[in-house]
Amino acid sequence: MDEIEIPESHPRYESLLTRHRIEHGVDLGITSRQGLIAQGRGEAYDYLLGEETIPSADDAARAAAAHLLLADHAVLSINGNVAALVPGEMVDLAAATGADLEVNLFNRTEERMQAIVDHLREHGAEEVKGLTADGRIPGLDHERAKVDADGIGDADVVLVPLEDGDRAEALASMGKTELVIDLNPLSRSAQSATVPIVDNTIRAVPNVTAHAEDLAAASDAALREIVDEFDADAALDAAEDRIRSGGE
Ligand code: PTJ
Repeated sequence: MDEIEIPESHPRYESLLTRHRIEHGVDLGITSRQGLIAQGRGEAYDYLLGEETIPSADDAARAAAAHLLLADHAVLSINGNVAALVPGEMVDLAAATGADLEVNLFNRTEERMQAIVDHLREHGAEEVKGLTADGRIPGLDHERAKVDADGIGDADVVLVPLEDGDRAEALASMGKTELVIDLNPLSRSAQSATVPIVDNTIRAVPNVTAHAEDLAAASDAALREIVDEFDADAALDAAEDRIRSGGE
């Protein structure tokens, strides 16, 4: 039961669906209670952004798709909020880009790791990494540092939707190309990203997939041009301007 019984035309449809999925995630033991607080914070920014994908976030989604397609080894990182909000959509993005899926938690427990792996499999995932935990992100305490050596440990490009700032910074300082989805353009995650997508994860993930499908036949040179043209600081400034001006 990850859907709700209200028509898609309802003006609050997306917001209600998001809340419902997060609540359901807590009930299933997938999302942490802190995840509810994180969601509330995100919603406030989304409200100020006009609850829509702004043009700079769409450009960022296209640049993220190009990075994923160019990567030697791309990994999509999944936490308790992402698993609740967009499980099938993350599976679709992995399929469109050839990326791996890895569960990577801020508040790691073996029960929640397994519940999320099972949830992703129910949504069509085949291989899900994260349980081996034989690699470490330098600079973080033990539990928060755990990754799979042949997953995030080995990746050159990592997509981290809705990440805690410490871990986003630590991943970026490992020299990885970091693609971040975060509704707060001032967060350390967004600030440390190679590509910050300032948008709601529920809109951004299918949008990156749509761009990846659109770019599937593009040459490496064309993909590189998209990557090179993207300006992270300009994208962050555009999002902050939208929040401060309310779109005026
Ligand atoms: O499942 P775990 O244990 O890995 O924990 C996940 C959370 C999200 C609880 C953990 O990483 C955390 O505490 O994160 P923070 O520090 O609260 O940061 C979350 C960031 O995501 C904030 O900047 C929010 O504005 C943003 N955010 C919240 N909901 C969304 C979002 N960004 C995009 N889409 C959302 N739906």
